[in-house]
Amino acid sequence: MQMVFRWYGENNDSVSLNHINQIPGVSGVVWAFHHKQPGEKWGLSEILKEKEHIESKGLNIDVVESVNIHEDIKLGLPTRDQYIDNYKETIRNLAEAGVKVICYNFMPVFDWIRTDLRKEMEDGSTALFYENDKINNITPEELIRKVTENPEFTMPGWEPERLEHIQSLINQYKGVTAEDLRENLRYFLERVIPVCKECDVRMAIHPDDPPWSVFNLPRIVSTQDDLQKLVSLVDSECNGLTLCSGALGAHPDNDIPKMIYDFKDRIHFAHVRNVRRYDNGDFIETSHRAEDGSVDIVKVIQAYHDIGYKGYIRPDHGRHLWGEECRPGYGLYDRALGIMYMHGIWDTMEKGGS
Ligand code: DNO
Ligand code: MN
Repeated sequence: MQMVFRWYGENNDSVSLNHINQIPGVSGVVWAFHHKQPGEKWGLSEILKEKEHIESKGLNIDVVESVNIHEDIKLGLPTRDQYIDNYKETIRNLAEAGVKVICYNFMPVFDWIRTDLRKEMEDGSTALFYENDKINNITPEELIRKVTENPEFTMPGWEPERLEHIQSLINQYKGVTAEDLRENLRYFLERVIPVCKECDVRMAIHPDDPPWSVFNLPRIVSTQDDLQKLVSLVDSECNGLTLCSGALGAHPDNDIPKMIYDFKDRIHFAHVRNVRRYDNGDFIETSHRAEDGSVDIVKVIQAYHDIGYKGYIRPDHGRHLWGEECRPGYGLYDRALGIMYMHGIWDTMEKGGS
């Protein structure tokens, strides 16, 4: 496995490249142009500039997370072709700079959703929390008002400039079924995967988070069955997965080690984090340690070791510890602890432990 660490860029992250370099065994950063809108092209010269900066600190740029998909592609509108053409050009430019894996997601309107970005834990740390009732009992309109009044609530996809469009976007999805969405994904993949093959890049879709439908929007990357359908859409190694143990692990039916064994040839990127599930559907993000959450992270790493995983892996969200001020879920300390936990399990297995 190749350990990497998500980084939001200079001036956009409380964690520096120098910090990342001090975490043992990290070979690269998972980066992106966060200022780009979905559907916009990423130019070669700006990519090369970022590459030079990151590589000057001894880290690689092999993994990008995310190149976001324009809603017109997800909706299957006639305008999608121009955005798909842009996407192809971005893939070519990233490949030319040496990028190997592109993480993306196909969730309508929203990226991941939480109801509390800094839920206080008993030990005084804070963590990302999802309260089922809050989402089930609130309309998108009310939620939008809440986000507008309380900027602390802002999440990916909820940026103020997008808020006014959210309601009309949700309306556009009326009548779009999961099958329609999957066909739109097929249409997209049938066009970009040949480009990936040509330039040796792998696409790695991130699962839905949470792995069920919210606000009646369709979601198609939530279950074992969904993953099976996804890999069958285009039968190529380049059509692969970001297997996120935290996103998928929020649903009790998802058996993460089984998914690792079953989809071993298609996993190009592993996100590792633990979540504690409650019977009412709530969940909170915990430390990586197996006994702290509902996902057995020892079994997860063991599965990666068993399949001889050579791909990229990163700690996903962490808690906020020791008063750290950082982006929600993306502090330094807990993610660094998670890395050492993963290395510990992996190295034990390498040395013949079980
Ligand atoms: C949550 C995170 C996500 C991820 C995007 C990928 O598990 O890993 O925010 O970055 O959904 O597109
Ligand atoms: Mn993830």
